[in-house]
Amino acid sequence: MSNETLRRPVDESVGETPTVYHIPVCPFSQRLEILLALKGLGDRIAFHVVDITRSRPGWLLEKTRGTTALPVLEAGEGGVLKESMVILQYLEDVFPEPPIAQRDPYRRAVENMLITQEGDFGAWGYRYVMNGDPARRDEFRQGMLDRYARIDDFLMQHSPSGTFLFDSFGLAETVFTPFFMRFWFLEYYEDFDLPQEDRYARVRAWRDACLAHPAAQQVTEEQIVKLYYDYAGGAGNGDLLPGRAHSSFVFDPGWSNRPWPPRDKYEHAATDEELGLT
Ligand SMILES: N[C@@H](CCC(=O)N[C@@H](CS)C(=O)NCC(=O)O)C(=O)O
Repeated sequence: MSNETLRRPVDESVGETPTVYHIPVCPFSQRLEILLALKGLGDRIAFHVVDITRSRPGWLLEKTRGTTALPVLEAGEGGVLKESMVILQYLEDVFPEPPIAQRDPYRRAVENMLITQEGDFGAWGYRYVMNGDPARRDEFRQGMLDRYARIDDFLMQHSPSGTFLFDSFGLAETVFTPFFMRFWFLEYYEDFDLPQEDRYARVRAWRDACLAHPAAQQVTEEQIVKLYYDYAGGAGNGDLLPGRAHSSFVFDPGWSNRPWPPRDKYEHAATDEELGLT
């Protein structure tokens, strides 16, 4: 998330301002930030940071009735909403102008068809980076390429010559861009990128336009690569890898003060010292 967001403390007193409880650098939270940026509403919602390396505080578990996944939105009237796609739609309904989702029923259906691919696309990329078996690298690489090819085919059908799915960066782009950014960890730790082939040309153009959009600049490649080191070792959600006392997701020391991690995750497991975490 933006540096400003990262500096915001966890605070129980939310008043009447709708508040998102989120984990910094979470792709599902970045979706919300992108939508609000597109609408020029960044200051209408408060973002409260939650540390993924610690147990959820009791007051937050009370709000969520025991579930731990974030983001959640505490709406002004006190109701708690979960699931980023649900929250996106809620924000789109509450703040309808400018529209980010398609309004025409057919166009909205096309947009939703693309969006239904996001779960499998994101999950595969995370499984790929967390893989610890060198013998399975090709399988994961091919699976990632197949998923990009499927999106390419969809875009060739519905938007063969445009940049985005429709006229401008919309809901599908809001949903996918955080994954395109997280998948910088695949470039770094798995040496993965889309081959320069026609089969991927349309999705490459879409991805590159998404990555460059001014409303989607809440995180950097350096931040992702450093924070997700532990995912590359197979430990997600702030869990600790063997021999380590600190997660790569800790707030202190800040990510910008740490060295770039070693790339070779199959040969070497970096220590806290090497990662600048002590
Ligand atoms: N389907 C959920 C996924 C949310 C999710 O997995 N969030 C992660 C952070 S990126 C999380 O909270 N992980 C910790 C946990 O589930 O306890 C959504 O779209 O909001």
